[in-house]
Amino acid sequence: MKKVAQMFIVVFAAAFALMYLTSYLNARHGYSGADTLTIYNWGDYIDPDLIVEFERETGLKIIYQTFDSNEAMLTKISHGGTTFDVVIPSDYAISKMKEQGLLIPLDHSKLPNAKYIDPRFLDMPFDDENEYSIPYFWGTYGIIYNPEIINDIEFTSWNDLWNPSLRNEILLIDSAREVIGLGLNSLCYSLNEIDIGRLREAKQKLDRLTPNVKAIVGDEIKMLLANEEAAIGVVWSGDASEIIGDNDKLDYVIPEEGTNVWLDNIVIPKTAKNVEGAHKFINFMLDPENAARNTEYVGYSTPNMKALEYLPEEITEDERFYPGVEVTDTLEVYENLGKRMTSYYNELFLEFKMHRK
Ligand code: SPD
Repeated sequence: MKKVAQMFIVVFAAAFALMYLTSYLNARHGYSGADTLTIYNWGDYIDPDLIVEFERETGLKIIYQTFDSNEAMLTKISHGGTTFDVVIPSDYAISKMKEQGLLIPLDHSKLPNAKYIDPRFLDMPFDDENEYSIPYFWGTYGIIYNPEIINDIEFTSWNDLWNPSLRNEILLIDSAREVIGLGLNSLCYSLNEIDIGRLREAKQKLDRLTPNVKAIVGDEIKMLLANEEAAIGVVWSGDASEIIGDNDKLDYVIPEEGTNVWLDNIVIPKTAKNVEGAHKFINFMLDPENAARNTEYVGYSTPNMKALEYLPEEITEDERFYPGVEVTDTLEVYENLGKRMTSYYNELFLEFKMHRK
């Protein structure tokens, strides 16, 4: 009898462990099904209340995972073994995903709220006719600075970052395309440069920026700048807007040589298990009131024209974060530079990081 009881305990414990392991792996790898929806998004990039509301409205359970760069997201998805239902990559990453056959076309009949998207953000070269993607947030990349710490320096150019008085005052985002891009832009080269000589020149120039660089960081850049742990950050405009919301002594500028105008978009990857739920989620996020709430929470700029009506004018009329078409038309969108060039950008960025050590 004792033996039977022992066996029963062993079998029960094994079944429990298996159940726990399965649910852990499911959450980790994004396995989903008809009653769940697995979302893979940038960190700090959604109002959590909207997730709760969507779950309540649809009865679906959301499994939510985050990434901190397009490269990390692409590596994870292209290696397989994930079944994310919804992903939010940027422009050039969408072109790569299309190329690798990682996306399924959207069913626009299930996305009536897509009509609210500003046409300026539709039919972009990375996804003509929006066959696979719908805009989520957009913005620029520029310099946020605290005039009280860096008295007298007026930021207008990328080259102002090299001012010797800014020793150990700059925070950079840990992202290859952005950092190499600022080196290229400071030399008035294209952000989509593929000339090796020019790219090396940009990297050498970035090496000379090293004494001024305090750290290369992720989402914590917002907290560090708002708390005045550094005077300057080279950041996405949405982060700048959030930081300035916390500390209005800071200011944000788009450097005169130009910069990147980017667009993050919602897509459905090929391995999705709940395509119906994914469409419901996309349409829910496109609802103007939901998009406005998300915009207020996240701090980035919405491409949803109708949502703008629900937002305070102090947000929508701030040209630092909602520059007009006359400005955005002069800025560059990242192009998919192909596998070899992408690796080269990553290599240069790694060399730059090593140079700092
Ligand atoms: N914390 C959210 C960050 C989202 C940034 N997306 C911008 C990508 C530009 N290539």
